[in-house]
Amino acid sequence: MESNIYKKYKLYRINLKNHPIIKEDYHTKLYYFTILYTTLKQDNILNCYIKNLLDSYKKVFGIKEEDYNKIEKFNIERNKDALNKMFKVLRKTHYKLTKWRIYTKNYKYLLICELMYLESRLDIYEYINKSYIKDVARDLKINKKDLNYVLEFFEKLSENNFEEANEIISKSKFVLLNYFLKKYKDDFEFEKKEEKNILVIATMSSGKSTLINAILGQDILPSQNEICTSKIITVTQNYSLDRCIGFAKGNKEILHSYLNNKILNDWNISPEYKEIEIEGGLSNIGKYKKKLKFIDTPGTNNSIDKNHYKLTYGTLNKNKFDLIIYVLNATNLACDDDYILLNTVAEYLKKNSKQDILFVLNKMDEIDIESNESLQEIYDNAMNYIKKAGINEPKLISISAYGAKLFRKVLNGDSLTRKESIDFLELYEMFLDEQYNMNNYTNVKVNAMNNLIENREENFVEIRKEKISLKTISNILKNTGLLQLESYLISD
Ligand SMILES: Nc1nc2c(ncn2[C@@H]2O[C@H](COP(=O)(O)OP(=O)(O)OP(=O)(O)O)[C@@H](O)[C@H]2O)c(=O)[nH]1
Ligand SMILES: [Mg+2]
Repeated sequence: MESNIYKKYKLYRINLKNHPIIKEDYHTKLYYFTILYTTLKQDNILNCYIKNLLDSYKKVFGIKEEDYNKIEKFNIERNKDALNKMFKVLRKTHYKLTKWRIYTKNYKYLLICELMYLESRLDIYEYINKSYIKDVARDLKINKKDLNYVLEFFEKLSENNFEEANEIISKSKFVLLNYFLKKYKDDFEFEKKEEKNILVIATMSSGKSTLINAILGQDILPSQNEICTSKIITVTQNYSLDRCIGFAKGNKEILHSYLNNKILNDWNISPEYKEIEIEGGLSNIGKYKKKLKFIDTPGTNNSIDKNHYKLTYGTLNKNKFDLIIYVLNATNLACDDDYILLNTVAEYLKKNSKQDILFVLNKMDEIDIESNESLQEIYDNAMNYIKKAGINEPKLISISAYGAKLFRKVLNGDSLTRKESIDFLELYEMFLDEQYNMNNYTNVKVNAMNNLIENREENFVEIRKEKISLKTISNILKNTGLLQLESYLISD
């Protein structure tokens, strides 16, 4: 049976950036948000889970802090006039005349639908008797017949009956309800997708979390030198999401509908939680037919917390994985701790001969080719090292996870810290140079790589006063080796 927490979590699976109201002016957005918030609050539906989701609406709609503070204190009885004014704005029908027909659009049906969506815990027929739905429908001047249409639409959605849902909203005044139709369709597709489980293992600080962040195209997993992964974190790619959502379980349960690095790190270090699951993803491979599920693990050689070793080995032995990614640190190859891990994995592979495994030689950007170090030598050493552990015909890909992550962040319009900006410029110059093309240091043949290169218009960003072309970043991302790795992930 579906757990309670999972039901709430599913509510967060909505692409807020597609919300139709986003295109409106600030006041329309503010009124819409105010009515949602105050209605739910008035009827005691505003529990912490829904409030958390509304906080994401606030962020995506761009509701100002001072307005939000007012909404929180809003007294419906004392502010009847103000509220009436908001209802009036929202129930207005907008007309758009084109050459062929008149389009109408009205937020009132969307608002009613959204209220039902946010509550989502009721049997569909219970809504009709809920006084707050009736009240809001009255204030929005929605007649009984139209209210029934919206209810019926919502009912069809809950049954995944998209054809009939689509029919109900075929009238032009319901056009905005397509937002919910798309949400339910996306969800249905997502749930149906077969999973591809990928275990990512390595010794500490080899770049496991950085690699997953690069694939996600955002800085979400804790990946700093001081902060290491201390629990098993599952990351599922969900292309239809505009942000990351997630939950943590253990002695306590917690959900979040707009995760960032800081929140995830709090969960990561809190003894209250044992497991973390997150979902999101921006990069192209999210469109792949399978659902990629990465399992980020703690480095196996933490001298302070021996539990990390047990956690990672336990995971390896307890579960089945479609693929294991073993990350090697090019700057610290074959150290004692890695030797222990590699030999354990070699033992595991002997017992599980069909297990697919990919070795990833990371931090190749740190190799200084001008001071007698050659990338080819490092690559050969890594290959011999793996073979010596008794692993036959290992597949090895060279990458710079950090370079790829920074490139993706810039492409996604994220801001960089001071240190990241400095590193970015260095890495940008490095990967412009064909000598640093990581695709030359691999024995894995892929063919889909070129499909993964994003087609960018010629646009520029400024980084530390330097004008950088997004088109060029998109092209040299290939040289970091990440696309090679991603192509492998989506090949069957
Ligand atoms: N130069 C360079 N630095 C990298 C690269 N990948 C990761 N790093 C850095 O290495 C440090 C550790 O990276 P993480 O991603 O946290 O490593 P991890 O394997 O997840 O570490 P644990 O969770 O502690 O086991 C961070 O400071 C990263 O920025 C890379 O490709 N190049
Ligand atoms: Mg980590």
